[in-house]
Amino acid sequence: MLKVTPLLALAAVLGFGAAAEAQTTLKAVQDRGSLVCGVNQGLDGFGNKDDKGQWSGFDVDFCRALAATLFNDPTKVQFVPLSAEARFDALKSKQIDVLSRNSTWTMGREGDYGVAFPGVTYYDGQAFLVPKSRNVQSALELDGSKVCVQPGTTTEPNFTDYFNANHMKFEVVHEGSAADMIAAYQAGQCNTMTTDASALFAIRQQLAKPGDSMILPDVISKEPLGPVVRQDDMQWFNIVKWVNFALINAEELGVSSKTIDDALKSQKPAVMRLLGTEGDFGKPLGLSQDWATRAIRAVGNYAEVFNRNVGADSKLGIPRGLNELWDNGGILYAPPIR
Ligand SMILES: N[C@@H](CCC(=O)N[C@@H](CS)C(=O)NCC(=O)O)C(=O)O
Repeated sequence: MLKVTPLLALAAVLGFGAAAEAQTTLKAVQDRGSLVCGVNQGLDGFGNKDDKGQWSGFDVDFCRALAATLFNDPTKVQFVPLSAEARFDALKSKQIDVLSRNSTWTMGREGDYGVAFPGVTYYDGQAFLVPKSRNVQSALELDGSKVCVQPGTTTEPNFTDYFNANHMKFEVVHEGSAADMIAAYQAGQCNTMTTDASALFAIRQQLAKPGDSMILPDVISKEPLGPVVRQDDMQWFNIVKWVNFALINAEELGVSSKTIDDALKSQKPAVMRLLGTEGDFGKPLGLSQDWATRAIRAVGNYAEVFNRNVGADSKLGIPRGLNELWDNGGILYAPPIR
């Protein structure tokens, strides 16, 4: 029988205590002085680096919002570009603090990789891009297609399920990046491309002749995209979760990067709680009282982030659709700060 002496027990408790302290993601990030964020290796609108080394995109701005919350400085973030296949291992092995790379929340991922999705930043769905010359109007006419797809994604099992369920034959053409998929499609190695509809908007724009291809209207899956963290740190999970909710609540309350100075004088209780002029909701999470104010000032509210990167004010021009607020015809619904 195993004997646990009081001294050993004490050492174990102290040891575990010290280990738990050292493992706090917030502390590690604060000690380092910057956030390490895993992002896309190259997808317009979501995560992309330009010739000058400047990162931009919807997921990139989420990293900046987090950095602003933590450091009051959205530039205190290092971006790590990751392929679909590499992303969850990078998170598990602590190469990154958080993954913000058009990743679909599924039960299997939380089970298999020991990761957790603190929320949804973008409600998406899978679609198909085809040359107009194929003369198809619906995904049900895609029998016999050569389909370009990226491994390590939800995309491949979704589309094979769909083709099998509808008794359609297909050939899979694997490509390791969006750039490779575009090259293969333009070289005629595949005559169908499939991924999240948002990514197809971005990819279509990068084709030499965007007008020669179309996105079919069928949406064959649910792709709730959001940031991802490890399962071992509830505090960090909650920080990431509430930064997302803060940007959504800010839009709902009419607080934006342009109106924030006026909003700080507001007497509306919900605005005051969001901005920390009343109450201190950041404290239990290890954050400052103005944690949300910092994020909103740095990147704007949800609408500003969406419109700038993928929506009306961007090259992609994706309609808000499901990503409208719940009181405006969409399904974006953030729990209240109170
Ligand atoms: N949301 C899906 C798909 C994510 C994904 O990797 N999409 C591709 C679409 S082309 C992408 O972002 N590729 C960019 C790259 O890695 O070069 C998932 O989480 O599995």
